[in-house]
Parts: sequence; structure tokens; C-alpha cells
Amino acid sequence: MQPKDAWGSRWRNATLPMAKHYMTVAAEKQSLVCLAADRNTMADLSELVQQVGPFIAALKTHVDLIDDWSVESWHDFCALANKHNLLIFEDRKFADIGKISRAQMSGVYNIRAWSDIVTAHLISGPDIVDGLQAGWNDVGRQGGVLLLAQMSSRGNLLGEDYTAKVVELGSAHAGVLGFIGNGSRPVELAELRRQVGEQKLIWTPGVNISVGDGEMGQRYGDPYDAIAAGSDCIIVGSGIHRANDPRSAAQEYARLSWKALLER
Ligand code: S5P
Repeated sequence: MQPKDAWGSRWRNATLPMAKHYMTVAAEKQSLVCLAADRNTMADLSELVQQVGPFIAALKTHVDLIDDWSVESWHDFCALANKHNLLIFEDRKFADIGKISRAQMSGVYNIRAWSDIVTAHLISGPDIVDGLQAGWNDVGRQGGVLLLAQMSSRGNLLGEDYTAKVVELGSAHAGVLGFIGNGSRPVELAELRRQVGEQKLIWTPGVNISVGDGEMGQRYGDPYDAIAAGSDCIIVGSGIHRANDPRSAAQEYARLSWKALLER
């Protein structure tokens, strides 16, 4: 199916090239799944991507939680992700002032050189988005920033007023791909979609086919409900990488997410 047919008004209204890139990959793979690849060794990570690569559209990393990280092994890992046509999303949750965020895109991990998407909190103000975009620009690459408008963890401090402010400032910024919305509460997600309108994407962690509470304050909601409420991508970690059979789990999340998009 053509992405424009699957995505409708979201496709027509998106302005950032990275948004269309994501929607194209998702339509090709018939999957709105971003794998949260929270594994601690390079071997485990690569094995996981080999298993589930065909069923996911994006790969979310936490580059700083890997025990045996090296420049060479990461280079190979990114090549594997690219082979599977995956967008690489470093969930760094940047929060500093613009110029420091720009500098943090380089350093040991050199995130600007391999990430397509990064997350940021808007707590320091909108210049952080310029800083991150300048980071990609410094190496002649393009990317998109996802701003945390809501969080899935219990007791988080991102209240309604804060969310509204993030949406207001983020919607006006060309470098913003979209927002992180809370998948454990479809009602909150629907309200977020209402505020965001059609132009920006909403990506959603805190989803699992077995809904309820996760470890250390994580909360889960249903993946189908999240897309139906207006999310454009479900970020799934344990639901896939802790499953007995990650491959069939990924396939099932992909099936549900695609069905939800078409029915939406
Ligand atoms: O509010 C949030 C934002 C994010 S990006 N809640 C989250 O859980 N995340 C991330 O999503 C978190 O860092 C983790 O990598 C993933 C959820 O993993 P799961 O195992 O709970 O599905």
C-alpha cells in the first residue's frame, strides 16, 4: 500500500523529511513498531535485530547502557540496522542548553553520525532543538527530534500545563518530528493528539499486549488502543525482547499496529 493511502492526513500534513521517511518505511513493512532494544551486550543486541528486523520500522537504542560498546562494533550494528531498513533512534533524552546539546551529539558516541531521531526534554527551552539539529548539520546529516510531552512512568512531573507548553513550542519548530505520548493511558493520548493536530507524529512507549504495571513504576497500555487514540508508532521493549519468541512477538505487534492504523 502507498504510504499516502495508509497515513491519510498525517502524510499530507507532515513537513519534516524524516516524518515521511518513517511513514514510508512503516508502510513498506506494514509495521508501526519501534523496538526498544534494551539489551546490554553487542552480541545480544545484534541477535535481537537479526530476529525481529523484518517486522519493525525503527530501532530505539540507549547507547550508554551497553557493557562492551566499541566504535567498531557499533558501526557494524548500525550497518545491520540499515540493512533491515530501520530508522535508528537514540533515546538520549537530551535536556541541556542548545550549545551543549549540540556538543553532546558528538563526543565518544558521536550520536549525530548514526542517529536519525533523538529524544529531548524541553525543560531548558526550544533552543535545544536548534542545538540538536545543528549537531546533525555539522556532519551533513538530517534528523528529527521527538520531544517528551508525556511519560509512561508513574509519578512523572510532566503535568497537563507542561504538556500543553511542549506541544505549543514544539509544533512551531520545523526540526521537531513529533512528541512522545504516554501509551499506558489512551485517554491522555487522545487529548495529546487533539492538541498536536495532524502535522507532527506521536510515538508511544508504555505499551504491551499484557497491560498493567511493569518494573519500577513503568505502566502499560494496549498497543491497538494507542494507535486508535492517535499514536503513530508504538515503542515496544520487554513485550518483544523478553518474549520467549521475540520474532513472533514482533510479528504480532506489527500486525496489531498496522490493523489499528488502517482502521483508524
Ligand atoms: O515515558 C517514557 C519514555 C520513553 S522513551 N517511557 C518509556 O518507557 N520510554 C522508553 O521506552 C524507555 O526508555 C524504554 O527504553 C522503553 C520502554 O521499554 P519497555 O520494556 O517498558 O517496553
